[in-house]
Amino acid sequence: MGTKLGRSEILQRTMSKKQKEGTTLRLILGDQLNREHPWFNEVDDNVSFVMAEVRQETDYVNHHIQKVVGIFMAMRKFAGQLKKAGHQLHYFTLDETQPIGGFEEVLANVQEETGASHFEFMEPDEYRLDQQLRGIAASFESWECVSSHHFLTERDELATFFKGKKTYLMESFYRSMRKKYNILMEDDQPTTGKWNYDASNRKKLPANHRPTEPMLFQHDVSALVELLEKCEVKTIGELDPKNFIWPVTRKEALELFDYFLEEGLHLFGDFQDAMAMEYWSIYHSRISFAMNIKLVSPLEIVKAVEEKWERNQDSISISQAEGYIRQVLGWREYMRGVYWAKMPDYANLNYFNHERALPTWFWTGETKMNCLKQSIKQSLQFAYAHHIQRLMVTGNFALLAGIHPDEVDAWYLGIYIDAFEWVEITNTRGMSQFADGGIVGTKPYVSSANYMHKQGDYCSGCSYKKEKKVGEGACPFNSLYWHFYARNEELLAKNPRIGMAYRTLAKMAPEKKNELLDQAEEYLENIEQL
Ligand code: FAD
Ligand code: DLZ
Repeated sequence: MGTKLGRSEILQRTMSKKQKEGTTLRLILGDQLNREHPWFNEVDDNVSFVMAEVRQETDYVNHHIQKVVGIFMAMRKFAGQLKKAGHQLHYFTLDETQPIGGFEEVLANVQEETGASHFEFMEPDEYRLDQQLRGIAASFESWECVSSHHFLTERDELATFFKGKKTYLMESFYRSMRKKYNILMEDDQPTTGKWNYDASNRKKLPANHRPTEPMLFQHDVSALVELLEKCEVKTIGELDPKNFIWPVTRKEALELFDYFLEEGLHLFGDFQDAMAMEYWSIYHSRISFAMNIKLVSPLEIVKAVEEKWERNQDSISISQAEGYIRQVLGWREYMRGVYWAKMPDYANLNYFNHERALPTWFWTGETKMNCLKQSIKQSLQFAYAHHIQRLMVTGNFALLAGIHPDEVDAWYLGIYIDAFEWVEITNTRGMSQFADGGIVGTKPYVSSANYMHKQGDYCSGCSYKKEKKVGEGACPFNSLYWHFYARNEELLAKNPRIGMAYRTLAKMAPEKKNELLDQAEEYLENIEQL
């Protein structure tokens, strides 16, 4: 690394210096660790890669410590591989960039040092960085934004697919993806005659069933933890520095996924929506972090699942394989498409005009509601919760309680190791909070205690009583559920998918309805004490 310069000094010197012809700078972001990218096919002495640990990225939200450590560790390993392969690389650690600034200043520094005239970056996955990098690019003689060669669709492909439609139906997009990539297909039809096995993906874990143990890595990340402390980076969550459990290289990511294919896929679909106090990841693959930072590609994941199913149809039913493929080929690409179709406006949508602050116990898990306590505590412990915990426990509560979507987003974007805005905000503001008024989902995902009990064992260890709607010990989900529908009648009653709830509400005796609503009001007024 060269001499560190101040921001204005760097910019001035950069602009005045005659730029050296032919040198290219290529920026690799912390979630662009795609070793298969054509950039790395051959060593080119006229190309200098840049990677930087920067405060602008550690600070745009309050991240879980495992997320920051995981990304830095993966970046450093990736940088090591590039250097070993002979690529020129400028790697900046956080203590080196802290006195300099963010990407703008770091790149100006390298531009100054190398005299580079051409700048290239891969499509960032976040709108904020897309804007920033295009701005920075203008200080070079020429620049290019290239594909990250990771996703299975172009940024604008979903918007084109749904042109003119108000609602973007995931199922029709998913079917088009199955055809496009010829996954589980024969000619133009699904191999097994059926497109979607969602209905068989909703089993509860039987009482004495023990899922296979999750595969955990054991990295010593003490040096990174010390660095974050030294730089006074504010983080949330827990971490044993000698025992970081997530994959940080492509090799480890593939190892984790192979383990899932062997030990998890055969029951993935069955227990996809199950929740269990003792098991924090059940049969989920826990590949989202590795995939989102691009250590593995969605196509190789989808093909591996298809192939595993094809070869093991006696032990792996189609509902498991299709259930998994739908998440990656369908939902993941769909969410990215919605993000690029609707940003930046999407980040301000608040369909229900929710205003309430997130209860402080979301940051500690100290609540008497056992489902929330378990889901939040495990999120703080592992930086992970599976989909149903995110959607039907924390998300469900936030929606029923009318929490402002900005606060909900900040929580999800910070706490999960796999959280990047393109997939976090579409899932949170869209699928979970219905703040987009129905672009992603056709109806809000809300439930009373019934659902929690049907899908898991949280209610059995709870201070509240799942069957009680009002009075001492009544489960807050029960009254909040009706409060949500009652207060949003104008916005939701015409939705054909929720007719049943409004018919029930209409038939309810007025005293009973008032009792429920009063109970909900009382809980909302005392939300910090729940
Ligand atoms: P598995 O259950 O094993 O699923 C396999 C893969 O399918 C996942 O790794 C993921 O890549 C993909 N997938 C599954 N569901 C979705 C989905 N709804 N959208 C996109 N991809 C999906 N996922 C993230 O990657 N980052 C996030 O920040 C994120 N935030 C979420 C917030 C909320 C409120 C909700 C309801 C869901 C969110 N998800 C997010 C989607 C999903 O919960 C996670 O992808 C999943 O829990 C990751 O764990 P896994 O790898 O074990 O997934
Ligand atoms: C999440 C993250 C963090 C915490 N730190 C860095 C960093 O220091 N340097 C970097 O290049 N990327 C980091 N990232 C990932 C970026 O936030 C991510 O690239 C954007 O959110 C786009 O998805």
